[in-house]
Amino acid sequence: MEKRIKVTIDSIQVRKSESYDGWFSEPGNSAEWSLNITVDSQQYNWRANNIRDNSDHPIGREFYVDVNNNKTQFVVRCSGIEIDDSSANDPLPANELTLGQSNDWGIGSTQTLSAANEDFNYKVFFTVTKVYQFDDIELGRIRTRLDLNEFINP
Ligand SMILES: [Ca+2]
Ligand SMILES: [Ca+2]
Ligand SMILES: [Ca+2]
Repeated sequence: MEKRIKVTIDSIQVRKSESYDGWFSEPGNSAEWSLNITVDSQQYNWRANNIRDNSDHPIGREFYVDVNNNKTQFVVRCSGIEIDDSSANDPLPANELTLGQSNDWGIGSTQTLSAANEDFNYKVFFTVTKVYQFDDIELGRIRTRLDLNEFINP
């Protein structure tokens, strides 16, 4: 059994974008985020300035992962930094979720990656859909067809 899975990063919801109220805190009321979202081994970097508390950010980035009997799970991760000019960058809290054959890859429902610490709080919403699926017999037929085509058009 072989399947192609599509993971769509729908949006990022920022509840707390930084801490702004202390002596050594971020000045102003917005922050500079560089968030890495990794699906299997493919990475997307979301880099955005002027990120405020309680803000939603549509993403719409799609990833494709091929799975089969030898690859029965993969991981979706989020991690990153909040960028500062006058001090070291601040690490954003990270999280990860394993999608697998055992729960049908989370297909059909919205998945959430949540991460929070005392300075930051955000969620990454994504959906998983099945693009196609074929069994060994169909796979054999496709291979035969491809081979025949190469024979006709070398
Ligand atoms: Ca900061
Ligand atoms: Ca900053
Ligand atoms: Ca800092």
